[in-house]
Amino acid sequence: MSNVINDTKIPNNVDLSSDKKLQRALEQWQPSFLRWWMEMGPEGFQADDVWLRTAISVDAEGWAHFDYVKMPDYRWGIFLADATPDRKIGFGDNLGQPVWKEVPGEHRNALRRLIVTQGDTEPASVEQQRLLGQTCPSLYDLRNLFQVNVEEGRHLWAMVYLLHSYFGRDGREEAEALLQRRSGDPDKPRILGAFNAPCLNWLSFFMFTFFTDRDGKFQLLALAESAFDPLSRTTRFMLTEEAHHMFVGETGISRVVERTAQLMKEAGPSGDVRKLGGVDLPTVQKYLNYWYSLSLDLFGGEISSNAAQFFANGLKGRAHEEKEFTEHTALGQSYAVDQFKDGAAVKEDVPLRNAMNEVLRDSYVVDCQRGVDKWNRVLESHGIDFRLTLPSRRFHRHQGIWADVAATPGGEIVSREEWNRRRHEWLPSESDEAYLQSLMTKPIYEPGKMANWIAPPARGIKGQPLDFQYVRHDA
Ligand code: BYC
Repeated sequence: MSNVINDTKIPNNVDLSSDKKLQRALEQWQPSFLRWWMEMGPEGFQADDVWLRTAISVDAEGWAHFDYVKMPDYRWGIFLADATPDRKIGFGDNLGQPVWKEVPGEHRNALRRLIVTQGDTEPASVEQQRLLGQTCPSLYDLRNLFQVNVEEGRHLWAMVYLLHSYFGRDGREEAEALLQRRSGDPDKPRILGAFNAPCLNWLSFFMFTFFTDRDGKFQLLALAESAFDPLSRTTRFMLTEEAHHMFVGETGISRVVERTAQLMKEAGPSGDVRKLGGVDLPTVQKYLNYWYSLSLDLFGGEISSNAAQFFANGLKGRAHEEKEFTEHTALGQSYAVDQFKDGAAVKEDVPLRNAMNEVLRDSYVVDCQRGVDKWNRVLESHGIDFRLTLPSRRFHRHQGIWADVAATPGGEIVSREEWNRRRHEWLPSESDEAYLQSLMTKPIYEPGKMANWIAPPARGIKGQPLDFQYVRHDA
């Protein structure tokens, strides 16, 4: 295992002190990061002690250390998974050649763009979630929110390390710009669509961590295959942290569904849980439709020459390239992709390399379905017939071939006028949003207590009881 240096300003396992120039550059970026964190990080909790895990090494056993820490004092560090000895490029035109320790000149721009796009999502999500603490359903959930937030901050560090180390002056400028853009700001928005959407209630937060963080998982898996070894090693370690974020989303929705099922029984024949202060299942479905469709967009166009180039050049592979595929050049093969022609959907074969975004999206859809099945098992266990479903991938899209097509969640193509008229049958309306926010006006700071609209989790964090003081907040 690589040594971890924890007593410097920037914890790291990359032997930062041996490169004084790089160390100085990152130490200069650090105060800008902290200023950004104080301005755009969780509002109202920066002085609290939060029971957080901090990455202190990269081995499977001991990488996470749990303790109380004030968020601005969190030890954001730089951790790369250990190098695989003699690692070879696993796909594309350079298959079988040694991986790169430096950035080849001809791939510099493309790699920088991928790293900047990945990096931009990390602070964006913190910005989107910055007010949620003020309406937390429990101290347990408050702590999970902050855990997610500080780790997204660390993932920003991970990308900034690559920019500073391997991209010279351009990289340093990009690292500055990552702190300048703002989620939802029309003048300086974040790069990808979903990261400019407001996330103002906890149902959105759980959907975001389930669906949008899961895009993160698949993009990181694809980048972990990269021939640029430092990117591969960085993203491999990020995936370890990402797993908890998706757990927060999956169990969060499960707990909402569980509580709703209980309230439906209490409500009697009307089944009207809104009267009892619960989140009704049609509203859960609308938020699912919204965050899932925005997250599908994050995979880019179905047919993409960018994606083909990334694959050909070894910059970005497929998830689990070695385990799941037997052929790794993707040449002379095709992939059936939906096309929209003469007002109808038709499947057409396109060269596999050009369909790489769709290949990744397909794996993502299967993974999402697993979570939805779990939520439906909760409903089934209560004898409730309602089932949550993933909408068609044609529905509510802003990227790719479906971007200008009006389709229902069932995938039926309708006129734009009909779509607009029926929009709020499928997507949250202002009144749905207002209803959720009305449920979540009062934060719950009492240890062990839960808001009425959500069931408690099965267990606490890392062996702690549910009524543990996960955040010491002086209300
Ligand atoms: N919004 O060839 P196309 C995470 C742009 S999440 C706006 O179809 P390409 C996390 C695209 O950039 C994971 N623009 O797509 C989760 C291109 O622009 P240019 C983040 C979009 O290039 C939760 C144009 O449309 N990581 O980690 O094959 C919390 C045509 O592009 C969108 C990555 O995304 C969109 N949704 O692929 C915290 C990995 N989609 O070049 C963190 C790095 C596409 O014409 N990024 N465009 O100006 C990539 O691999 C690729 O850039 C994309 C797009 C998959 C995003």
